[in-house]
Amino acid sequence: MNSGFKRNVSVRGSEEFTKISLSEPQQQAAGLTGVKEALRHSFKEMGVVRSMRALLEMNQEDGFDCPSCAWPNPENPSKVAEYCENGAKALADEATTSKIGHAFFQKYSVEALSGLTDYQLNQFGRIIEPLVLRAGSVHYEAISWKEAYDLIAEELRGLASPNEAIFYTSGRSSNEAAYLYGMFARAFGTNNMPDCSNMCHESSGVALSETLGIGKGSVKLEDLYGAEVVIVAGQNPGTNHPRMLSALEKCKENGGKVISINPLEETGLVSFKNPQKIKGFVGTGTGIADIHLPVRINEDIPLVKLLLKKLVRLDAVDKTVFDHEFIKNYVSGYDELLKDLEKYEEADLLQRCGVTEEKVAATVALLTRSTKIVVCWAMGLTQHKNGVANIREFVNLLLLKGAIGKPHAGTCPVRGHSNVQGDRSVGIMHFVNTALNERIEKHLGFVPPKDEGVDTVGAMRAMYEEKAKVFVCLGGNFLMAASDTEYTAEALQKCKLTVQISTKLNRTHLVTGKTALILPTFGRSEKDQKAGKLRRLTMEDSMGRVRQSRGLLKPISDKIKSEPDIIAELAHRFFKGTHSVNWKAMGEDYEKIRESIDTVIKGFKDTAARSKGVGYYLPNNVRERDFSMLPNGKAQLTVNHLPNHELREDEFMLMTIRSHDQFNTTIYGLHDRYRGVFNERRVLFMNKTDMEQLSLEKLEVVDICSEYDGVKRTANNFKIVPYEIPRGNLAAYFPETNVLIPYNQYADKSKTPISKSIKVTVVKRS
Ligand SMILES: Nc1nc2c(c(=O)[nH]1)N[C@H]1C(S)=C(S)[C@@H](COP(=O)(O)OP(=O)(O)OC[C@H]3O[C@@H](n4cnc5c(=O)[nH]c(N)nc54)[C@H](O)[C@@H]3O)O[C@H]1N2
Ligand SMILES: Nc1nc2c(c(=O)[nH]1)N[C@H]1C(S)=C(S)[C@@H](COP(=O)(O)OP(=O)(O)OC[C@H]3O[C@@H](n4cnc5c(=O)[nH]c(N)nc54)[C@H](O)[C@@H]3O)O[C@H]1N2
Ligand code: SF4
Ligand SMILES: [Mo]
Repeated sequence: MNSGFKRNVSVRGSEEFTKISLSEPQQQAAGLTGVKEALRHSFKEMGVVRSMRALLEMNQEDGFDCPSCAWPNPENPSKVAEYCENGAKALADEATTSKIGHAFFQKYSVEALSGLTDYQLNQFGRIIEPLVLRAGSVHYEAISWKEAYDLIAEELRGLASPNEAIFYTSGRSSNEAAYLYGMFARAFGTNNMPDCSNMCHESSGVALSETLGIGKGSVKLEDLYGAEVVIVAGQNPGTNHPRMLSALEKCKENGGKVISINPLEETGLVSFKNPQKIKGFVGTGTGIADIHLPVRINEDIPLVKLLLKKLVRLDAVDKTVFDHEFIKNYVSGYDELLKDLEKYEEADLLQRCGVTEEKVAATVALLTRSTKIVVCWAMGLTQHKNGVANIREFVNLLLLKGAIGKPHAGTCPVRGHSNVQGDRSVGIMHFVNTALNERIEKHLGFVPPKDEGVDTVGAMRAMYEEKAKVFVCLGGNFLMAASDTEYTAEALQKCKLTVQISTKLNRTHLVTGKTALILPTFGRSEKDQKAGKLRRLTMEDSMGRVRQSRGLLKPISDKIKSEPDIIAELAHRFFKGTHSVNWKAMGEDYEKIRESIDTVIKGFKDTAARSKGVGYYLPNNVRERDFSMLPNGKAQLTVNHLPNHELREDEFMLMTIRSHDQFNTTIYGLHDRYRGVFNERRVLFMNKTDMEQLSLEKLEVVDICSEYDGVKRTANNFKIVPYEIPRGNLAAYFPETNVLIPYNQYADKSKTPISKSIKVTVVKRS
């Protein structure tokens, strides 16, 4: 019955233009406009009283953790305004008073809703009750929690193998929820645990594990304050980690210098007015980047190699440029690296990276005399075919300078989602960790699966090839976040059941398996109470500190449940109360989850007590200069090859980036204030000379096309925006451009989709 039924849903939604206007890109980030923008969003979505109450508790010691990015809080938060414009927007978006339930879906079919834009879908507000889209139907309807759990349990039981189920996690979850979820997947029998990290910092994790023995960064917030040089490579902190600018400002006040490596001169790095300081409202602001290196897209390796070659030459003279004592004691691979560097001509490297000789010389001068160096990076380095190599090359620089494992120096992969790092720490991973498996067997009393599971691209493929039939998501918007949107849509539609544990409506709720469930859950800001007791959760920030969070707002509905509640109840019902783990008890009392985490997860200890207040740091071997887990017991210098693009004559290199008004696939608004674009997302940033060569006018309409393995993919309807970007390079926003990225184009080793270096052509629309 209904086996041939396929819903007529739109995968892309409306591709119509809105009403664009352009201005010059803004010179300064934050300041008074930032504050006004934040409050405008909050008041509109939440009302004045709810907004002020919530904003005052965000990132405070006994408040809740900002649901947006993973930037850490300072140890001594100011008592007011410990947030930024985009944190406030994230809060307003989550704590909105708009809501939808079964009546809304009775009125609007998934087919009708799918014709809207992602921006419009998000605006409907919070989902307030569990909903089911039954096979053969195009309308979600209400379902009881009990029936929803039973439906999932029954589908899971009916699978031929546990590997026919996939459990995806987005990084907004808590340690407690992620731990339960990961352990349930293992108890069920699969390591199919893709997570948003696979599309994000997986390249960092792989590169750092190989070279330094831990897949996380090594610096603490205070390290930035006292660094002599902070390199910010492939990251746009003004938009994506705004409070990082306060840390960079402090670094500069202490005499430090900031180097930005980015094809774009991003606003926050040009100048910043700290809204938390009086002078931020009225003064001229702090110029952040002392040197901006406008590298061509994915030419960071040639640039770093050039810097290294020049430093090697200087070091040959007096042996003080590199830290030879550190290299001798802690580092392996020095001779091989130096030998490899000899292969390259400086002139070639310079030409490839596209940076001027003067700027390279200024950078070398700064690096020569500095020993306390921090490298910060984000998606501009990770989302390339050679994403892992990019990061290893920057690690080479740090190791040669001895800028690892000492104060004010080290690695700083700036994490995206507020708890993406914690999710991984507590066991969300598709690969097998033997030591963890042993502890699970010992303490939880079951044998976890020993085969590697699927990551994000593996999940897309498994569903597409009908090897996986049930897809459960703890948050996120898989369809729009993953590459190759049309392929991913087909993959999802082949599933028997797709389940979304979510706060707000997105396209993954509309392009679904035969049966689909939405299980609505609390946002971070909402009060989680059980039997009159207020419950707290924990998160781990980008610098490895675990801290408690408790919501304070009245939940949007009394029919929604916390993430741990949902997972614990599902596990309890699936095992019919007969499993070695007492899932029900953990769902009821989060202290029991924390106790279990403390026993099973290495590094967590006395979490209940130590996560209070400013929280506690998880162990980090790099901080101790302990490389005993690596070959020869040493940190590894690596030989990395130059990227090989093989662009056709008519092809450009496209990077897909975030606007100032979005959080990943959640679109808050249609502006990108800092880049001077208003009321339109379908824009393509292009160099003026390239525009002239293609005879393209400002705001002319084009399609963007990619061709890999003979398959053409097109993103329709983009308006050309002339922009200061290297020639041959283009930029456009994600997720609209994900249709261009083939499912099988990803980074070596980390399998992160190549979201920042897509080969494309630009075709005028007739
Ligand atoms: N407000 C807001 N905050 C966010 C998010 C959000 O969407 N909105 N998302 C969160 C998440 S999950 C993440 S992962 C982070 C993402 O944070 P970012 O990585 O800062 O985000 P992107 O917009 O992808 O920006 C990538 C930057 O890298 C540059 N870049 C692109 N290609 C290259 C290259 O080849 N080399 C170099 N050197 N630079 C390059 C781009 O010009 C851009 O400035 O932010 C987190 N915080
Ligand atoms: N082309 C291109 N693609 C990219 C990227 C890129 O730079 N370019 N970036 C990649 C990166 S870095 C990432 S991290 C991924 C992001 O991938 P995801 O994490 O899958 O996507 P999000 O947009 O963050 O997920 C938003 C949805 O999460 C749900 N949600 C929000 N808060 C909560 C909560 O507290 N609990 C639960 N259960 N649900 C919640 C809401 O329903 C919301 O619609 O996208 C990747 N995709
Ligand atoms: S920097 Fe990130 S975590 Fe901090 S307030 Fe802003 S969005 Fe939230
Ligand atoms: Mo991310």
